[in-house]
Amino acid sequence: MYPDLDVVVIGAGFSGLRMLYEARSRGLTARVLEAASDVGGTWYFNRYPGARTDSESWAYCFGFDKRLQEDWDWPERYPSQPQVLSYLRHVADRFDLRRDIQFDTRVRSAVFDEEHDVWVVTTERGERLVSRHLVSASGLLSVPYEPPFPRLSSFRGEWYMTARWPHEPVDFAGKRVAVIGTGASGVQLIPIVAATAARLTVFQRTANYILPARNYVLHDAQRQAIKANYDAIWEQVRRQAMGMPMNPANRVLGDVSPEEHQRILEAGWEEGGFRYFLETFDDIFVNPESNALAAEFVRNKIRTIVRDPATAELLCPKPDHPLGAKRPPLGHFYYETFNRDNVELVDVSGNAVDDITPTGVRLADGTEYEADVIVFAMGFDAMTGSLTSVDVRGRGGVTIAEKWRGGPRTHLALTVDEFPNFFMIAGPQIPFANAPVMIEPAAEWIGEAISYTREHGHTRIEPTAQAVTAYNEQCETFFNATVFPAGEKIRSWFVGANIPGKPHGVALYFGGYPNYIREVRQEAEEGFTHYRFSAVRDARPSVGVAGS
Ligand code: N01
Repeated sequence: MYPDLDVVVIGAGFSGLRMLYEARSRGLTARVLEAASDVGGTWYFNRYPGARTDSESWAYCFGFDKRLQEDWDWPERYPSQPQVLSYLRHVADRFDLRRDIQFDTRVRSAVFDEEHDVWVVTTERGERLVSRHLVSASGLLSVPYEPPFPRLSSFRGEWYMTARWPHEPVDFAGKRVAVIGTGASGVQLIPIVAATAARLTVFQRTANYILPARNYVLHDAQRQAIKANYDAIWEQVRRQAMGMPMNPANRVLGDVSPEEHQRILEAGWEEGGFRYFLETFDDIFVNPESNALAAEFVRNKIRTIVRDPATAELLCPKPDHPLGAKRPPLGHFYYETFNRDNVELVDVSGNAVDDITPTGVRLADGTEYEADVIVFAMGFDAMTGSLTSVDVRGRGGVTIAEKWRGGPRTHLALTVDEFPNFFMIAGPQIPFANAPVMIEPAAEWIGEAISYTREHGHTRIEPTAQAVTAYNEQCETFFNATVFPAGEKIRSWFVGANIPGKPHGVALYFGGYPNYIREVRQEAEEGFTHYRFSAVRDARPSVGVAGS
């Protein structure tokens, strides 16, 4: 069996588009399989009202092509979902990527054939593709957590999931709306729904720290300055721990007086977004004292903003919840929304949502809340779900779900032992960082690894088990040096704890983006020393059925 293609890529979001560009520029034949009817990935599906990035637009984009940077204008500090989707469509068209993307095609299985060193990929449409390499670009937060309520189908009203929002507009005007979930998605949606709904009931299980986004429209001079400074912006991003266009604070809590603490936190709060914790004190995630101070500052802000003291206390995260232990969402007048007469907050931390009835939401104690519309903003089977939900089999028929039954284990978030010729972009154990800037070096590294394999006459590349173990240990060490382990008890997706029954394991690299990039570059530049290579006899090149 000979391969038809050099590379099959699953997914046409940021990762898949960038990987296709990389493959083409290396002369590889590639085909992208995409379940949706257009490019966009996350930004195709998560089209709920209020959806926008939490990263600043000037770094939430690709950096590989100067002309692309020059001809794209970002209208706001945080681009909205339609704006990001337009950008990705523009990228697809500008680089003529669509001719190698097959839409409306969901992958059913991908099985490694050990005799021929190829991946046999089957789709739900019944096609079969044979490829030397397989790249998963299927997203880190792409498989939604389905509402687990047995009687949901009995509900007589409308219901929606934020992560599978319909293309048609949803009208909340004059309706009683229930929202379950107050993570980043719910937090963005809630103020928009509140503006028109007759009544909005928000069901909150865990209060999180919602930082003010402070979005603004970019005026002409700002947009021109961004374009003129892309090199400097990218330089800054490469040095920043989370791949953000920000500078380190260059101070820790102990460097300044208690009076200064409040002034610095106030300035960070006013700047808005992740600048609150990235530009105030550099030890917020590693020093419990620094973290507690920044956390209490947010609680006090909530108490100042929310007029009803009981509601304010419910919105305050508990003292055993460090800031950042669950990914902090950015709010657009989120806390202010609870001052509206038509909005009610229901605490379900000790009185769970038990089921959905024909007329609304029922809690464990039997209380019922009537609703015309229910929105589920309940999160994702993060980091691993997009792979474990597909039948992906490596050597010896081992599935990726079996491989990760104790939690995800990877080498550099790019490869997995026992899964030869298999690569991931934005896979588990990627740095906790701004997604597009992680995607670029991953796509480049994968391109280099494939080229290296071919140029040395090999047909197989696979990381050693020792390298995977070492990287996993590193991920655990970094994680344990932070305040994030406390998130396990409060169901953080950082460790897989948000999905009942899911194996827990450190799903992100907390060693900082610059360290990660250093490791990735070193691996490539030293000739992939943590990898084993081999070749099948009579290995012909792919025949290239792709459009390119
Ligand atoms: O999901 P989440 P998300 N009963 O897991 C609640 C990225 N993102 O889609 O906290 C009641 O954060 C759950 O409660 P609890 C971003 O990285 C980015 O909002 O488990 N409630 C929680 O409140 C983000 O972190 C952007 O107690 C239940 C909510 O559902 C990640 O995606 C925008 C429940 C889930 O929150 C995920 O965000 C959106 C139950 N049975 C998302 N089960 C931007 O960049 C779950 N919940 C802007």
